[in-house]
Amino acid sequence: MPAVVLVGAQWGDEGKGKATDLLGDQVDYVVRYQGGNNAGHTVVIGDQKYALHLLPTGVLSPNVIPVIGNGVVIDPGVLLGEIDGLQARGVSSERLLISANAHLIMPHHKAIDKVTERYLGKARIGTTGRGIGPAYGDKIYRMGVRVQDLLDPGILQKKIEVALNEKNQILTKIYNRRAIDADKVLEEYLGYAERLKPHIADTSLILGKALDEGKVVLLEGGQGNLLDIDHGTYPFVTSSSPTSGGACSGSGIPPTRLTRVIGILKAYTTRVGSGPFPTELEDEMGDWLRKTGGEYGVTTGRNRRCGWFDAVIARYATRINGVTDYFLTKLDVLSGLDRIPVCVAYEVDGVRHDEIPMTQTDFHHAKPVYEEFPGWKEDITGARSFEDLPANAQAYVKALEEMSGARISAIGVGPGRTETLQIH
Ligand code: 2SA
Ligand code: GDP
Ligand code: MG
Repeated sequence: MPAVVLVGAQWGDEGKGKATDLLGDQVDYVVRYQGGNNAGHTVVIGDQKYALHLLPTGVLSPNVIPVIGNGVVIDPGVLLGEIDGLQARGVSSERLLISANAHLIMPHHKAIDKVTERYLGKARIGTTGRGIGPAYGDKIYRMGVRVQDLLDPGILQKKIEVALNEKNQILTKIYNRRAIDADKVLEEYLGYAERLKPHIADTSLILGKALDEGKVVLLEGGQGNLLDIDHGTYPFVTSSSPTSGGACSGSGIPPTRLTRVIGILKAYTTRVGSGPFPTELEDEMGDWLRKTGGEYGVTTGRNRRCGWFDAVIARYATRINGVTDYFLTKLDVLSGLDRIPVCVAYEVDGVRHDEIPMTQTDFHHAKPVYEEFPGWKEDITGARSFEDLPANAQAYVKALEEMSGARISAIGVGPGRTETLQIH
């Protein structure tokens, strides 16, 4: 029975939170498989708005079991803060399962993330400063601290001491920062252990059994295709694998179990942080998209960079992730425009590219080749079927579908749960 993956098709913030929530009543488990509290997933239910960072969106659906998979990096203080914040609003996280194999973000990861960004100056990545890169770095370097280490104080102490022996040298000698006290960190993390213990589980085993029993598992990606450590715009990427391949390694669910890969695709493009962005609009039009679309970071509050839809990127996302169908979001934001340009290819030094150029140097120099589509003036937030959309909006969606190479099965016309059209 099915495991469904939901991935961001651009640079994140496509509306994955809303899309996951929409599927909430059809699934039994919602699993985060990568990233950490760099993510910001927004869900609007009636007049309530929730911004989730570490908790899977499924926490908002009482019949769903939310799971933090092994591929996630967890800042335990932030996780408990999020659990308490939701509890105060009447949302229980009691069902939450946390993989014993997930890695922990430690105080030195956050310190190093912030200080290295400062030292990079203009060349900075534009990270969220949450310690994500350094935590994944230590995981790969095999000196990470895992959730299961919280269950063994002796091991936890040793791991913290070994890590800080090295990291304090880096912080004090290279970056002129204060050393971090190992005893204090141990005390802090043992406190977290007490509260997190009941949630720690062998999540890969639980999910495998659930699939055997015919349960439906939704794997909720964070960030997006072009922020993938392997397939994104390296080095301007996050340090994990948001793509559908990462859903398997980050959850322990094998590829043969995946039955559907839903790509979330915004009707225009945004990016937060540094790096190439061919269709970026650094003018009033970009400001208009930011304001109209509310394009501000859910985690950091930063302005998101905005630009037109890029079909080359969408085609790339279809290929890398094996997208079976797309949820097209924020179509309502484009209402009122006379004409809507769509990037159909790039030009690099006079040569046309129909695919993402092989090298970052070329991608940095890629100039969009635009095709223009007529806009529509009507407010479409009340549309509930494809036929309710104005003819020009229908034509825009059809064109995007054709260029992206996968079926569009749902369209978002507003942030709310009901502001969606399903296409069968
Ligand atoms: P990091 O912190 O190491 O993961 O940063 C590396 C790059 O990844 C980008 N990144 C994101 N891009 C879009 N949305 C994200 N989540 C937040 C949101 C972002 C925010 O939902 O709005 O609040 O600023 C996210 N998380 C990481 C990041 O900008 C770097 O380019
Ligand atoms: P995520 O990281 O992919 O979950 O996306 P974010 O939550 O960071 O950003 C998406 C934003 O768009 C949120 O504020 C959502 O409430 C909002 N949103 C999602 N779908 C739609 C839509 O179809 N129309 C409009 N106007 N807003 C939407
Ligand atoms: Mg987001």
